[in-house]
Amino acid sequence: MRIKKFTANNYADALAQVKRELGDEALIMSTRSIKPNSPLSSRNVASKVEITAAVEFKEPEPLENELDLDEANGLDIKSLIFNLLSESGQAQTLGLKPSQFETYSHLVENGLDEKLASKILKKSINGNDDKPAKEKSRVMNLMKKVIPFEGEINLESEGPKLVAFVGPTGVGKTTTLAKVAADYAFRKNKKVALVSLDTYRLGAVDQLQIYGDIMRLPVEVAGGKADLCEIVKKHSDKDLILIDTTGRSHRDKEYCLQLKELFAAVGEVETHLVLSVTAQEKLFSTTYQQFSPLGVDRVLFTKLDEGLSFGPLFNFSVRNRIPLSYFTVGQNVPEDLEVAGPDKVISLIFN
Ligand SMILES: Nc1nc2c(ncn2[C@@H]2O[C@H](COP(=O)(O)OP(=O)(O)OP(=O)(O)O)[C@@H](O)[C@H]2O)c(=O)[nH]1
Ligand SMILES: [Mg+2]
Repeated sequence: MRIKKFTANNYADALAQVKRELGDEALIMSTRSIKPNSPLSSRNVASKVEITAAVEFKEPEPLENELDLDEANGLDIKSLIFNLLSESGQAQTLGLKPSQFETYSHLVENGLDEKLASKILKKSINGNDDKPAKEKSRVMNLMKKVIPFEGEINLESEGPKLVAFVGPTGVGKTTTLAKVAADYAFRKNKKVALVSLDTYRLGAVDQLQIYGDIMRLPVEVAGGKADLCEIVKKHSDKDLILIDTTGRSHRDKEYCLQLKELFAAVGEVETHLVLSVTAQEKLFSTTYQQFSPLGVDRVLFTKLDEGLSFGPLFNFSVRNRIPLSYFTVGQNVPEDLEVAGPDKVISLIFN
């Protein structure tokens, strides 16, 4: 058996090298991203990828960074290595069929977590149907099944439903709130009130007030617990009370505790964490940590129209098991709003 490492700028190029040198029969044993190792190196230095691939061979060839293994006692070394490596559970170890690797590299290049992608692909090997043509659709179906989603805001329970939008600055909380308000007030004929807790940033209340004026919906401003309780009481005839909050840095821990106290004063508040797909993936988890004491009920992704890769969206909702609620796909109020669902996520990742 011949085992060789291939390094390239992306998985597609590395895979092309594997195919060129080892042929279609090559077995992909592991993949990994190689980050530029010097801490002094520029941030702009792109990371490389490395694929370790193996193929049975007849005549050993002396090549650099190549490892030759003898055939041992009739054992099928290929499957032995395959099994040992997949059992090791290491992030880079795939144990995939060569025919699956294109889908794997597509997923990883679209920002899907490498471990998650290989887990899904491995699971799809266990399916009963081994026809390569069906592999991709099996992967899509598996992915769809693990995406948590709850659809639009549910107004089935008694009394006004309170829904708050929380998240980092500038992600689109206020704009999204206006889109949702319009949907419920005009398309669903529900009674809607808007509340701003946003007394922190100059002009923030005005922004909500303008939307309220255009839609002829009441807009209230709450500075504290007493105000909020009073407002909820005043609008007890409403079906939906949408609460806009101040965007704050993920470092501001005090802020979440203040919100928690405010929400506790008025009972059940369904919290939608608003994240922009244009942000770095790392910010998703730090923001989630910041707001998790509040009890995050849903995640809502904005700015899909500006997004370049959608794997991080999948990683976040699947890993944290937070159901998706809405996607926003542009700046236009009210039209650029969609109910988030698995089909849309799959089409974002695969198209
Ligand atoms: N391209 C695009 N822009 C959006 C989308 N949603 C909101 N925006 C824009 O993002 C900017 C910020 O939107 P806001 O709604 O004010 O964001 P916010 O989260 O309320 O901001 P703060 O209250 O300052 O924290 C505005 O210019 C919006 O038009 C979207 O889906 N796509
Ligand atoms: Mg705002």
